[in-house]
Amino acid sequence: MRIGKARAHTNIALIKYWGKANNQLKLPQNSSLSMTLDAFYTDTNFQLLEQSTTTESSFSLNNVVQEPASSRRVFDYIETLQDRYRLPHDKFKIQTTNHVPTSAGLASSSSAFAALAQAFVAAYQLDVDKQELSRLARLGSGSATRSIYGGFVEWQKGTDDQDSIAMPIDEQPTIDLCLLAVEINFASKGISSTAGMQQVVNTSPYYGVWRTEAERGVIQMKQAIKANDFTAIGTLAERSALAMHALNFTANPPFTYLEPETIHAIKLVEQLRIQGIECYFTIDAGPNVKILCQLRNVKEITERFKEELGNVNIIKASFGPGVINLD
Ligand code: 2P0
Repeated sequence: MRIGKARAHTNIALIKYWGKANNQLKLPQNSSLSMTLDAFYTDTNFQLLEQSTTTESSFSLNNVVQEPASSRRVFDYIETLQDRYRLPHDKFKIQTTNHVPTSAGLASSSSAFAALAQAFVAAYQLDVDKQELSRLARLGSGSATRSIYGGFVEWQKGTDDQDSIAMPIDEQPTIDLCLLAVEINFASKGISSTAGMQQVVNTSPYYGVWRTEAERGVIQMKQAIKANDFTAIGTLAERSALAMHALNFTANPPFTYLEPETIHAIKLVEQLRIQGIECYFTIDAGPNVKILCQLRNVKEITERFKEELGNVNIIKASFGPGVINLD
C-alpha cells in the first residue's frame, strides 16, 4: 500500500494575486509575493488503494469524511495530476488535518493543495523538483503555488504552465517581521475568491491598472526585502491590499469583503502608527485583518486591539518553512 505524507504551511500575500488569465491552469494575471507562515499548516496523507478494492475514493477533513459534492474539487484535482503523469485513475484515500483556524481568515487552500501535491508525488514516488511541485500546487489553487517554499516567495506569473512558478526570494529571512491575525468575523464570506477575482477581471475598467501596479509592487517589494526595510515592506503590502479591495468596489456588480469591524481595525492601525507604534495591515478575501509588525510591539498592539475591538482572538505568526515530506 503506497502512502505519501506531507505538511505545508499557509502563506499570506504581501503583493496580492487577484485574477486569472487561464482558469484551467490557474495562470494568474499578475505576479505576486508572499510570506509563508509558521503558525498555520495542513497535514495530508494520500494513500493509494489496492486495484482490487471495492472501496471508493474518499476525502476526509479533520477526521470528517466529506460528501461527494465537497470532495469534487479534490477528486478532480487528483485526476488532473494522474493524467499529467499518464497514471491510471487509481482509487485513493485522502486524510487531511488543517491546523488553520478557519475563522482567522487565513486561506487554507494554499497549504491544502501544496500538501496534497507533495503527498501525491510521494505516494507515486515521482521524481519531481520544487518548481514542478509549485506547478502541481497551482493546478489545485493559485495561492498554493507559493506554499512550496518557505520565507519570502514570488509567484512569477509567466505565460504558460511551464513558467508560471514559485521562486524563493529568501527562505530563511532574518528580518524582524511578525504577523498578527485578528479574528474579526466568523461568518463565511459571500463570494469566493475564485468568483470574486473572476468578476473583477471580467468587469472592472481599472483592471489594467491593477496588473501594472501589481508587477511594479513585486519589483519594489523585492528591493524592500533585500534592504531589510520593514517600513517599505509594510507600506507596499498595505497598498496592495487596499488596491485589491478598492478594485472589488469597481466590479460590476460591485462587492466587498470588508465589514465595519475591518474598517475599525484599519483605523486603529493608522492610529497606532501616528502614536509611534509602527504597524501595517493586509487583508485577504474576507473581513479579517492581518497586522505586520515587529516583535517588540506585539504585546502593545495585541492589547490595543483587544481593548478597541472587544477581546478579539489574535494569533501571532512568523516565517514558516516550505513543504515538508513527513516520511
Ligand atoms: C493571494 N488570495 O494572493 C490572494 C489575495 C486572496 C486574496 O489567492 O481560485 O484560493 O484557488 O486560485 O488561491 C485566494 O484565492 O484562489 C488568494 P484559486 P485562491 O493569496
